[in-house]
Amino acid sequence: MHKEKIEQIKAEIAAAKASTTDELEKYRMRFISKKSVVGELFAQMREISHEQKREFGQVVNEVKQLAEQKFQELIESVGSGKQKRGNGQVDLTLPPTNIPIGGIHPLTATRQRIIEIFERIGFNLSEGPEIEDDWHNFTALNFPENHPAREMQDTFFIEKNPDIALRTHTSSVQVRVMEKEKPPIRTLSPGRVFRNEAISARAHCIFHQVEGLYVDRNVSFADLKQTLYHFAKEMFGKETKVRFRPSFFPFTEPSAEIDISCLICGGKGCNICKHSGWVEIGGSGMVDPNVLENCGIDSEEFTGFAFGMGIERIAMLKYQINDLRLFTENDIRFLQQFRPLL
Ligand code: 2NL
Repeated sequence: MHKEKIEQIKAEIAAAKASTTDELEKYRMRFISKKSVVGELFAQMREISHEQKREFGQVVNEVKQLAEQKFQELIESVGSGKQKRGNGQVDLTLPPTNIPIGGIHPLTATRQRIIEIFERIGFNLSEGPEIEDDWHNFTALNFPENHPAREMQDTFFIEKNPDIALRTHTSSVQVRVMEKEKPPIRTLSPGRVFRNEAISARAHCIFHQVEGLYVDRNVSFADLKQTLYHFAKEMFGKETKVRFRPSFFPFTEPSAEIDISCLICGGKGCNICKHSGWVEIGGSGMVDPNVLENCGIDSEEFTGFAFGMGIERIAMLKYQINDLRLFTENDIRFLQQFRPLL
């Protein structure tokens, strides 16, 4: 009775192989689970006469033992030892091995968000070298010969005469874009910049900047203001107010610092904004006609605006980080706070 069937199952068990967990699972489904062929044999017990039950039961139990013994062997061979428990049995209800998932560094997340906002209003991305010549980092940008930024204390020089230095801003990238391309130019230049400064909670010798540049016919200060209004509301929330304070940069005229209403107190005054209600997020201005001419753009025909922001500064405001050094120390207790929720 069922003899051939049982012999066939035994042969199948003996021949079974598994080199992956998938194959192991297939084996389990076929020979171990309730609905397996072995399970079916047990089900058949109910339909069998009393006299035959003893003998049949013995045979079926033998098959079951063979199936389980083989299963253990296959588990060993697949090497899924981790799921094994003390009694040598596999607990398939255990959760899978925890795969640690990293998070996006807050500086990366901030940069990505800034890029996204400007890409949606027609800015492209530009990149350039971190090691620059004097022309692209200073001279083309209208820095006078004796400007303090050109001093050894402020800039990391690699060579002198001719001067080669680590770029101090990503404006150098935009000079390269203007030299190469004709207006209309709408470009965003994020990147690493270097200044010879002592490291503290508020300053680092390596940090990140994003600069924007728009050059075309009839680009006005109104365009500059509206673009940065839009950015501030997208980045910090639609209640955010923006204020422009007159300033000076060698490469823009007129120039303005960009302030936003304090995110923490909403403008009422707190520690973060030093009770002024405003925090600075960057600088901006109309591109100086000299800079356009230096880059081969006719300043009679074209005008432009530009702005620059520190990515660390934006991230600190957004995530309420109070020490710049946290970005580079890679302390796991800091980084883990930016992990996605599992
Ligand atoms: C700041 C100020 C600024 C620019 C960057 C720029 C670039 C070109 C021409 C003119 Cl090619 N200007 N960039 C303009 C004004 C301010 O950055 O506080 N950055 C962190």
